[in-house]
Amino acid sequence: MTKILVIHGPNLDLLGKRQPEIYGSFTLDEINKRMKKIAQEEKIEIEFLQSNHEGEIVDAIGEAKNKFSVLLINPAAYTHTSVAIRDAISASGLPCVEVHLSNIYAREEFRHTSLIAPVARGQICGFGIDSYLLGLRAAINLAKARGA
Ligand code: CA2
Repeated sequence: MTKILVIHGPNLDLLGKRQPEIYGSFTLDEINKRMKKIAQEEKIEIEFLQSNHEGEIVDAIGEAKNKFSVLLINPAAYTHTSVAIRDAISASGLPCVEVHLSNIYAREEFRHTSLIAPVARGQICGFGIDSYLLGLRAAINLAKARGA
């Protein structure tokens, strides 16, 4: 059975409550519900994790290896800093789709570098909630291509 793990990094639990001009007005719960609906239509399983802790995300990726077919991750601020999350993705051997709500290349210079992008199959950014929905489509296709 195809199973996708969606990981939301730090502070994404604040979505819809602050800075809607940058991140949109959807809450994380609404984004997850939209993805769940697509997963049901596609008859695949999906699980969600939001964590503000780098080590917790690293552990979840490590444990995903034998349970999930594909990872979909918005590493949030860890995108730009976390060698640990990058190494965990690489070590898992799982295909990974990186998503961002905002266009990280149109923002401050420190956001222009993603340490995750080189170990992801691809990155989608700048489309708000659609980044997640498009990313999920890509993740489902990757899972199908693996026969998982
Ligand atoms: O655009 C994205 O999805 C980001 O991954 C979001 C991160 C940011 O550090 C990345 O550079 C780009 C920030 C997530 C924090 O989200 C908040 C939502 C509402 C209010 C405050 C923060």
